[in-house]
Amino acid sequence: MTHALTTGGDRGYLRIATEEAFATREQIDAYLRMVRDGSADQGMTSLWGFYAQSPSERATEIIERLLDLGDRRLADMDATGIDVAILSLTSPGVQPLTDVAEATAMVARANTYLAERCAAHPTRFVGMTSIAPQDPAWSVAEIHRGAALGLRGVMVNSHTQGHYLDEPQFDPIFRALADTGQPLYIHPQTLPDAMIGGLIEAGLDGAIFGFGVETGMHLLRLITTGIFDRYPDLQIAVGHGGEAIPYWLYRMDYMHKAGVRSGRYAKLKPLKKDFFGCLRENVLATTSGLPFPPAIKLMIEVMGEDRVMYAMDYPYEYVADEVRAHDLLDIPDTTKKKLMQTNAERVFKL
Ligand code: 1DF
Ligand code: MN
Repeated sequence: MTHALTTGGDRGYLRIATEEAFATREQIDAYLRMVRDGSADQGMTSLWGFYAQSPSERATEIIERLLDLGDRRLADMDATGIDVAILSLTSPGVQPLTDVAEATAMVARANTYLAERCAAHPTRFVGMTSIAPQDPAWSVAEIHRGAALGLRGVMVNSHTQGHYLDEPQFDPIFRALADTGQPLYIHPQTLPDAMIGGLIEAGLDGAIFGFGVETGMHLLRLITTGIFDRYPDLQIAVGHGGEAIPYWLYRMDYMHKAGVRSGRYAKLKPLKKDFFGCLRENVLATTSGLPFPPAIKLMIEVMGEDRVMYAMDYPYEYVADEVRAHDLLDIPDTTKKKLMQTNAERVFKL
């Protein structure tokens, strides 16, 4: 151990963790019902069939921690020097629920509960609004209600039953983000059956790899279909090192331009803002699950020091030495303060 972890800014910055999960009991019960009655798809069965039923220490500890928005979580934050947690309903939220009325009622209750817990601990907890993209018009109203309750930012767990946010029925959600001046956070979820082939059999469908591939694709779909040309001020955050996109940005930008020039896809139109411009003006990346200095430094170099934010990914990763790895990054102090504190303050208007 190199140094003690305490809250309060003893290292020159507060630590604001931006991708921190909670769950409600009824949400986990709904997942379990879907796993048991066979209506869950392969990815849900693999992920929530595990967390909601496994007697392993990993699963049982994570469920207990997810369900706590009080003393236990605060003690865990204190023990790892986390000043502020930006909380969101764990993945996949209510997005796999096929009964739209059940989904909207459940996520509304979760948002109300989250807002209450944030009000009870206003210096420690900040919450994001979760939505049910199955019902875009309802989600628009919920984005406004969440903002009025003091929630900051909107969480979407990637695809909704195989549908992606670039599809036209979801446009009102982007209008509501623009009207309320909030960022969108696209968090991974399990892959739709159409995409999961080859992954489960090798244990690669979850956070290890599948999550990143699918969520990275989601952001890329939004870029290639021109979301940032339509909403030039929109800010979209993704976790896990920007789901690897900063790493292969050159290739994506090169091949996108080559594809557009040659007219290969009728749908692919030239963008006002190329991939580099999007990543440097509209995309935010967090370090959830990636307390890995080469990756963090690459993100900062590619996207700029104003666009990378710390995240722990509690409770899926709750490792004190990962916090220390951030503290010990060999980057300028001013850059580190942006990473750990002030970028999140700006993005979430804290
Ligand atoms: C896992 C990881 C699950 C993350 C998550 O939500 C999640 C996991 C259900 O390890 O199974 O949010 N994560 O973001 O890396
Ligand atoms: Mn996460």
